[in-house]
Amino acid sequence: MTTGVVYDQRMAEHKCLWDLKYNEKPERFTSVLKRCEELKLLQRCLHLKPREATEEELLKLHTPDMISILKNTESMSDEEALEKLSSKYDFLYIHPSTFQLSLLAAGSTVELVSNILDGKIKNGMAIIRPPGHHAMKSEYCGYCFYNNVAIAAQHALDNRDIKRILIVDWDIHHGQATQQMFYDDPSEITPFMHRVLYFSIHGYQNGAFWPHLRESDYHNIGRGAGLGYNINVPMNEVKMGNSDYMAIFHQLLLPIAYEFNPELIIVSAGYDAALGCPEGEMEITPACYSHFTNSLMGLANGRLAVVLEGGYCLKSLSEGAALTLRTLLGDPTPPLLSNLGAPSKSAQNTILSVMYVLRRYWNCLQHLEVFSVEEIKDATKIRENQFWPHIEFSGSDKKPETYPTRDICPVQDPDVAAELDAQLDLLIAGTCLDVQQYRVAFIANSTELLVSLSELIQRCHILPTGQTEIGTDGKTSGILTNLIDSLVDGTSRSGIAIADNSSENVIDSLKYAIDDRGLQNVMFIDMRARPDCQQSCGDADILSALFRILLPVAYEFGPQLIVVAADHSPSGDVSIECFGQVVHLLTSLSGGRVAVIFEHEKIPNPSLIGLQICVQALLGDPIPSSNETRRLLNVESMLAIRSVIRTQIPFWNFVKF
Ligand code: X5A
Ligand code: ZN
Repeated sequence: MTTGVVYDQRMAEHKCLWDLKYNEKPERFTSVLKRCEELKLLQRCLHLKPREATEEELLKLHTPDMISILKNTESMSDEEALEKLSSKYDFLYIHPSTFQLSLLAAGSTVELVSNILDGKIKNGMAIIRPPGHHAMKSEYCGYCFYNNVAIAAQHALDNRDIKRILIVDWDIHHGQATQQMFYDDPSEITPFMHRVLYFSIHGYQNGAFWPHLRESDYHNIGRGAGLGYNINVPMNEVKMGNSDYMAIFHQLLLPIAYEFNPELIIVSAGYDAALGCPEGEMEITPACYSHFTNSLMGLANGRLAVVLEGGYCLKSLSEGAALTLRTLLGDPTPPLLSNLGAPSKSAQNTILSVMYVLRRYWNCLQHLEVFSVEEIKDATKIRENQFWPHIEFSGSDKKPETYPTRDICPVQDPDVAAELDAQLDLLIAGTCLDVQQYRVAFIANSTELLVSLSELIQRCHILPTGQTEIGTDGKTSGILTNLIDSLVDGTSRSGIAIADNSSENVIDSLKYAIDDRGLQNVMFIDMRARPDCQQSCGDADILSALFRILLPVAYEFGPQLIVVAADHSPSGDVSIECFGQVVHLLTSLSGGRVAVIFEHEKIPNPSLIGLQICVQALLGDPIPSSNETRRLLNVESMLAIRSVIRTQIPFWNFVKF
């Protein structure tokens, strides 16, 4: 199963006839395609046929007027009339091609999603315009005419019996229209299971950022059965970057997404929070979009539909979008050129506020109840008072009569602009990493194992179990050093070894990587069950430790290689699926260079499943989801995680939430 892509060359026709410098311009589309072409990505995808959305599909979420008004413009050749009509709306222009292309954008998004749900493709990307997430039920807005993502989500709910959809909106603007459409989804499955979870990270600037709505703030968390299923992460300062965004992923999005356990994920993928975008003034580097994408690919059985929204700096847009597609195709996630630090104070405040308002609805946020809730409550109060009074969002919000605004200020100073451009070139050059010849190396002495796992192992690169001179048990260290060699030399991206015995071998292999192969940053993760450990710990506990400690530390450390020591079950009652998830998430680090070492003697038959899921995760196959992620953490785990965080405070910047 492959990656799908859908686009239509005609989508370059929609342009502003009276302002050719308008931000939402045809080059946005053509530059993305060009970059995907240059990286030879398009030829690796299955090309879906673009199609127009049907009236029926549109009318599920839009009023009939939304069709007829735009349809009328198809025959308008008078530029002035088009300009006049356009000026009635908040930020947009209409071109005679707009109606048809908006239909194509929406219909193509539906196609993408239904091909994923039919199992024809694993995941995919809609490279489309006009964008959609500001198109409301009965109003065009913010360059958008029909809400592509919402229409596709509705289609999945109505026609494919999909019960849980996660919509992630990483466009810098709040997708207020998507929020409105699913804010109060009345057709709940069970009182506790909403059908659509909308998660948006957006610029807010305490209301000064477009679209200047109170409904974009964090306390708008859904209504009725949907309470807790609308999640806004408003950013109140500019220049937020990778550290801020990854902290939001690790502290909020991923824990909640794993608990929600979606059957499908649709991304409103705007690239206007990227470095150099004049609208967003944020600083996400293009490679970071690969990290966003890869971190979602372990969920929903890999069913991920990425749909283009905004993005107005052609360089960072095209690179970010192309890297997203490349990640969907399974290429290694490019390491971030500078390791992450702590998120800014302002981002920390936002994250805490979001946790605070949501803590009642999500088990993964329960640690707040036990700890710092009083402090956060105060911080939240202060924030609420400094802006509009707290008014519950009632379904559709209009801009307040007067609101604070912030002008978009594209870089004017030519020197600054040139420097930014050079910086972008450097970043882009840094993401052109080689793809290794083999994806997963496999090395083991036991031929039994090779036979019993033959189908999966056939897709791996089998390494010879060469002898080395060192040690009395030369065989074993030969296995591990061969594996390390293959990863360091770049023959294989990742690998699995079945070692013969004892943890020393694993440690020896680390020494080998550092002393003999000259690596500087090697991360060792010991996931073996400790016989002396009384505490039973489940998936929720492991995921919490992963998101709150392991991934933040790893991103701050920036390992060149990750070595995982594993056995049948990582520890206690953790599910096999969860083990696969952990391995998948680790592949974002170290350019995918992950070596997993199993101890042979301790592998009884059932653990082959553990080995199997690990091979699958490294091969990039979809990983089945675990049903155990919804559980409440046990108190011992909460305390353990907290004390680890406390202990590490002097040594690491990662946040101490
Ligand atoms: C899709 C999108 C933004 C409109 C911004 C108006 N729209 N200032 O990014
Ligand atoms: Zn946007």
